[in-house]
Amino acid sequence: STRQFFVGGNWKLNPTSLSKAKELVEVLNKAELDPKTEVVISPPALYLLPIQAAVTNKQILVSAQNSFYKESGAYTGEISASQIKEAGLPYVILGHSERRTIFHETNEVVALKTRAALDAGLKVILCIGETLAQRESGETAKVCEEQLSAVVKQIKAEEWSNIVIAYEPVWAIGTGKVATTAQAQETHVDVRAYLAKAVTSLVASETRILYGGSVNAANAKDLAAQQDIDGFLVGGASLKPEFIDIINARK
Ligand code: G2H
Repeated sequence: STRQFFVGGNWKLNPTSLSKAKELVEVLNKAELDPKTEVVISPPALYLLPIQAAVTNKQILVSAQNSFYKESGAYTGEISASQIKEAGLPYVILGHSERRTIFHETNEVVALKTRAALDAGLKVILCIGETLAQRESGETAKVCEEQLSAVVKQIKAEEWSNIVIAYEPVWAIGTGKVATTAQAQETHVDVRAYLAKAVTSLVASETRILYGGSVNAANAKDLAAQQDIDGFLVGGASLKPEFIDIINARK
């Protein structure tokens, strides 16, 4: 396929100081990274610029973790997509389950943010995924479709080349409970089928779908070998040296 393997490190609200953040970058700068992998790290907002300056390996791109859907105005505490673009950052993560759950972002808000990010010229790592209760009641595909359908309404087919989907089952996030390779592959197939139906078959076959949720060096190789898993969004393990092994999972 034409889908380049992608590994993103979502640092969330970590680490606890800029010097520790720079140490993480130092390790990555010196590492041997599979040149075929697109590598993105996503530090907290206040570290974006110093971390971008600290990256010497041009293979490593830097992403914001969130952006707002308005360009300016009375929105205390927010950061606009165009500010992120102006800072030279290529990517933003949107719709992470922590944003949806803790900060009450609806599917519609995530879709508006995606629209605004694309308008500003950013690429989007769009997160979707079901809760444990939803999986247990057989609603996984339906929930993912609803989350995507809000975005589909806002986006033209040709714009999907600037979106990477991250499927992250909420029950697997930071819990150490990784989805089985079969569970992940199966949901990725469902997401692709939905894109074929709701957008186009080309978008379905060309859009990268990452898996996220307790990915580590031990489980990455097996997941990366699945036909419809095009990479990972990594939280906890992206703060450890094993992030390099995840980047190299297809080597
Ligand atoms: C899912 C993932 C990163 P973790 O949130 O997006 O985090 O790998 O710690 O489960």
